[in-house]
Amino acid sequence: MNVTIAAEPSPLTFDPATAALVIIDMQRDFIEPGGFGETLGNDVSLLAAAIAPCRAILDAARAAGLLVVHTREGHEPDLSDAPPAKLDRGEPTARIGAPGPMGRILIRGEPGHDIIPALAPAAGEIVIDKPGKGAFYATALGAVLADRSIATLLVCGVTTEVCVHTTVREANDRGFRCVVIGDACASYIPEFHAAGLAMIKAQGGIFGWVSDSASAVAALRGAG
Ligand code: C5J
Repeated sequence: MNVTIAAEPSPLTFDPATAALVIIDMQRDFIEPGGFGETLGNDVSLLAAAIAPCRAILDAARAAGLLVVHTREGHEPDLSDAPPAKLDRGEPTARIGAPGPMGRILIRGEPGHDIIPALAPAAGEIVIDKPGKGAFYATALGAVLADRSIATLLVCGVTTEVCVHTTVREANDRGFRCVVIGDACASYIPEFHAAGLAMIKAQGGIFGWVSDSASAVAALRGAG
Protein backbone atom coordinates (compact mmCIF):
# COMPACT_ATOMS: atom_id res chain seq x y z
CA MET A 1 0.00 0.00 0.00
CA ASN A 2 1.42 3.38 -0.97
CA VAL A 3 2.00 6.07 1.63
CA THR A 4 2.49 9.81 1.22
CA ILE A 5 5.10 11.83 3.07
CA ALA A 6 4.73 15.58 3.55
CA ALA A 7 7.81 17.08 1.94
CA GLU A 8 9.17 20.00 -0.03
CA PRO A 9 8.94 20.95 -2.82
CA SER A 10 5.91 18.62 -2.91
CA PRO A 11 4.48 15.62 -1.05
CA LEU A 12 5.87 12.29 -2.24
CA THR A 13 3.90 9.07 -2.57
CA PHE A 14 5.90 5.84 -2.41
CA ASP A 15 5.57 2.15 -1.77
CA PRO A 16 7.26 1.21 1.53
CA ALA A 17 8.03 -2.22 0.07
CA THR A 18 10.43 -0.56 -2.38
CA ALA A 19 11.79 2.04 0.05
CA ALA A 20 14.87 1.95 2.28
CA LEU A 21 16.03 4.01 5.22
CA VAL A 22 19.69 4.98 4.78
CA ILE A 23 21.39 6.32 7.89
CA ILE A 24 24.67 7.98 7.02
CA ASP A 25 27.76 7.74 9.25
CA MET A 26 26.24 8.15 12.74
CA GLN A 27 29.63 7.06 14.06
CA ARG A 28 31.44 7.88 17.27
CA ASP A 29 34.27 9.41 15.19
CA PHE A 30 31.94 12.16 14.02
CA ILE A 31 29.61 12.58 16.98
CA GLU A 32 31.69 12.06 20.12
CA PRO A 33 34.63 14.10 21.43
CA GLY A 34 38.04 12.71 20.49
CA GLY A 35 37.18 11.50 17.00
CA PHE A 36 37.75 12.60 13.42
CA GLY A 37 35.21 15.43 13.57
CA GLU A 38 36.88 17.02 16.56
CA THR A 39 40.39 16.62 15.12
CA LEU A 40 39.23 18.75 12.21
CA GLY A 41 38.47 21.53 14.69
CA ASN A 42 34.71 21.08 14.86
CA ASP A 43 32.29 21.42 17.77
CA VAL A 44 30.94 17.86 17.68
CA SER A 45 28.09 18.68 20.11
CA LEU A 46 26.30 20.28 17.14
CA LEU A 47 25.61 16.82 15.72
CA ALA A 48 23.73 15.57 18.79
CA ALA A 49 20.48 17.17 17.59
CA ALA A 50 20.17 14.55 14.86
CA ILE A 51 20.30 11.53 17.19
CA ALA A 52 16.71 11.50 18.54
CA PRO A 53 15.10 12.21 15.13
CA CYS A 54 17.24 9.43 13.57
CA ARG A 55 16.14 7.08 16.33
CA ALA A 56 12.45 7.95 15.77
CA ILE A 57 12.71 7.21 12.04
CA LEU A 58 14.72 4.06 12.68
CA ASP A 59 12.03 2.75 15.04
CA ALA A 60 9.28 3.62 12.52
CA ALA A 61 11.18 2.05 9.63
CA ARG A 62 11.74 -1.15 11.60
CA ALA A 63 8.05 -1.31 12.55
CA ALA A 64 7.04 -0.74 8.92
CA GLY A 65 9.42 -3.44 7.67
CA LEU A 66 11.56 -1.10 5.57
CA LEU A 67 15.00 -2.15 4.47
CA VAL A 68 17.41 -0.41 6.85
CA VAL A 69 20.93 0.48 5.72
CA HIS A 70 23.58 1.98 7.98
CA THR A 71 26.77 3.43 6.52
CA ARG A 72 30.17 3.99 8.10
CA GLU A 73 32.97 6.09 6.64
CA GLY A 74 36.37 4.57 7.31
CA HIS A 75 39.46 2.86 6.01
CA GLU A 76 41.41 -0.35 6.13
CA PRO A 77 44.10 -0.42 8.86
CA ASP A 78 46.83 -0.31 6.18
CA LEU A 79 45.14 2.73 4.58
CA SER A 80 45.29 1.01 1.19
CA ASP A 81 41.82 2.32 0.35
CA ALA A 82 42.58 5.91 1.34
CA PRO A 83 43.97 8.14 -1.40
CA PRO A 84 46.90 10.38 -0.45
CA ALA A 85 44.78 13.38 -1.37
CA LYS A 86 42.43 12.45 1.48
CA LEU A 87 45.19 11.50 3.94
CA ASP A 88 47.49 14.47 3.53
CA ARG A 89 45.21 17.00 5.16
CA GLY A 90 45.24 18.61 8.56
CA GLU A 91 47.68 18.29 11.44
CA PRO A 92 49.86 15.15 10.92
CA THR A 93 49.13 13.95 14.48
CA ALA A 94 45.37 14.24 13.91
CA ARG A 95 44.97 12.71 10.47
CA ILE A 96 43.10 9.61 9.37
CA GLY A 97 44.95 6.63 10.83
CA ALA A 98 46.57 8.57 13.68
CA PRO A 99 46.00 7.27 17.23
CA GLY A 100 43.28 9.04 19.22
CA PRO A 101 41.17 8.57 22.35
CA MET A 102 38.83 6.21 20.45
CA GLY A 103 41.55 4.31 18.62
CA ARG A 104 43.05 5.10 15.23
CA ILE A 105 41.01 7.84 13.59
CA LEU A 106 38.46 6.64 11.02
CA ILE A 107 39.89 3.12 10.85
CA ARG A 108 37.64 0.07 10.57
CA GLY A 109 37.53 -2.02 13.71
CA GLU A 110 38.50 0.85 16.01
CA PRO A 111 36.00 2.05 18.68
CA GLY A 112 35.60 5.44 16.99
CA HIS A 113 34.47 3.79 13.76
CA ASP A 114 31.45 2.22 15.48
CA ILE A 115 27.95 3.54 15.07
CA ILE A 116 26.81 5.29 18.27
CA PRO A 117 24.99 2.93 20.68
CA ALA A 118 21.63 4.78 20.35
CA LEU A 119 21.50 3.85 16.65
CA ALA A 120 23.29 0.50 16.69
CA PRO A 121 22.32 -1.72 13.76
CA ALA A 122 19.97 -4.58 14.61
CA ALA A 123 20.72 -8.13 13.51
CA GLY A 124 20.05 -8.48 9.80
CA GLU A 125 20.31 -4.77 8.99
CA ILE A 126 22.79 -3.85 6.31
CA VAL A 127 25.99 -2.03 7.20
CA ILE A 128 27.90 -0.48 4.31
CA ASP A 129 31.53 0.41 4.97
CA LYS A 130 32.56 3.16 2.61
CA PRO A 131 35.95 4.72 1.95
CA GLY A 132 34.49 7.86 0.42
CA LYS A 133 31.93 10.49 1.23
CA GLY A 134 29.28 8.97 -1.03
CA ALA A 135 27.77 5.62 -0.01
CA PHE A 136 27.76 4.27 -3.58
CA TYR A 137 31.45 4.82 -4.34
CA ALA A 138 33.46 1.57 -3.98
CA THR A 139 30.68 -0.23 -2.06
CA ALA A 140 27.99 -2.84 -2.69
CA LEU A 141 25.15 -0.40 -1.93
CA GLY A 142 23.93 -0.15 -5.54
CA ALA A 143 23.72 -3.94 -5.84
CA VAL A 144 22.04 -4.32 -2.44
CA LEU A 145 19.32 -1.83 -3.41
CA ALA A 146 18.88 -3.30 -6.89
CA ASP A 147 18.49 -6.82 -5.46
CA ARG A 148 15.51 -5.59 -3.45
CA SER A 149 14.05 -3.38 -6.22
CA ILE A 150 14.41 -0.29 -4.02
CA ALA A 151 13.24 2.93 -5.68
CA THR A 152 12.89 5.43 -2.80
CA LEU A 153 15.46 6.32 -0.15
CA LEU A 154 14.75 8.09 3.13
CA VAL A 155 18.12 9.56 4.02
CA CYS A 156 19.39 10.95 7.32
CA GLY A 157 22.66 11.19 9.25
CA VAL A 158 25.79 13.32 9.22
CA THR A 159 27.02 15.53 7.94
CA THR A 160 24.36 17.22 5.84
CA GLU A 161 26.58 18.92 3.29
CA VAL A 162 29.28 16.23 3.08
CA CYS A 163 28.32 12.54 3.23
CA VAL A 164 24.54 12.99 3.18
CA HIS A 165 24.74 15.35 0.21
CA THR A 166 27.28 13.29 -1.72
CA THR A 167 25.20 10.15 -1.23
CA VAL A 168 21.98 11.87 -2.31
CA ARG A 169 23.67 13.24 -5.42
CA GLU A 170 24.99 9.79 -6.28
CA ALA A 171 21.56 8.23 -5.65
CA ASN A 172 19.73 10.86 -7.67
CA ASP A 173 21.97 10.18 -10.66
CA ARG A 174 21.23 6.46 -10.27
CA GLY A 175 17.48 7.05 -10.45
CA PHE A 176 16.45 6.86 -6.79
CA ARG A 177 13.88 9.21 -5.30
CA CYS A 178 15.59 10.62 -2.22
CA VAL A 179 13.78 12.17 0.71
CA VAL A 180 16.23 13.83 3.09
CA ILE A 181 14.93 14.02 6.65
CA GLY A 182 16.18 17.48 7.57
CA ASP A 183 16.03 17.41 11.38
CA ALA A 184 17.63 13.94 11.37
CA CYS A 185 20.70 15.39 9.62
CA ALA A 186 23.24 17.75 11.14
CA SER A 187 26.41 19.62 10.34
CA TYR A 188 29.27 21.17 12.28
CA ILE A 189 28.46 24.32 10.31
CA PRO A 190 24.77 25.22 10.77
CA GLU A 191 24.62 27.47 7.73
CA PHE A 192 25.93 24.61 5.56
CA HIS A 193 23.19 22.35 6.98
CA ALA A 194 20.53 24.89 6.00
CA ALA A 195 22.07 25.51 2.58
CA GLY A 196 22.51 21.78 1.97
CA LEU A 197 18.83 21.11 2.57
CA ALA A 198 17.83 24.13 0.48
CA MET A 199 19.94 22.87 -2.45
CA ILE A 200 18.22 19.49 -2.46
CA LYS A 201 14.68 20.81 -2.75
CA ALA A 202 15.42 23.88 -4.91
CA GLN A 203 14.50 24.09 -8.58
CA GLY A 204 11.56 21.72 -8.25
CA GLY A 205 13.58 19.21 -6.20
CA ILE A 206 16.75 19.10 -8.25
CA PHE A 207 18.28 16.38 -6.04
CA GLY A 208 15.14 15.19 -4.26
CA TRP A 209 12.77 16.07 -1.45
CA VAL A 210 13.23 17.42 2.09
CA SER A 211 10.97 16.35 4.93
CA ASP A 212 11.21 16.02 8.72
CA SER A 213 11.19 13.15 11.18
CA ALA A 214 7.61 13.70 12.40
CA SER A 215 6.31 13.56 8.81
CA ALA A 216 8.39 10.49 8.06
CA VAL A 217 7.15 8.70 11.18
CA ALA A 218 3.55 9.63 10.35
CA ALA A 219 3.91 8.34 6.79
CA LEU A 220 5.53 5.08 7.91
CA ARG A 221 2.87 4.54 10.55
CA GLY A 222 0.42 4.21 7.65
CA ALA A 223 2.57 1.38 6.33
CA GLY A 224 2.84 -0.64 9.53
C1 C5J B 1 32.81 14.04 6.87
C2 C5J B 1 30.78 12.75 6.77
N1 C5J B 1 32.16 15.17 7.18
N2 C5J B 1 30.26 11.60 7.19
N3 C5J B 1 32.13 12.87 6.76
O1 C5J B 1 33.99 14.06 6.69
O2 C5J B 1 30.06 13.68 6.45
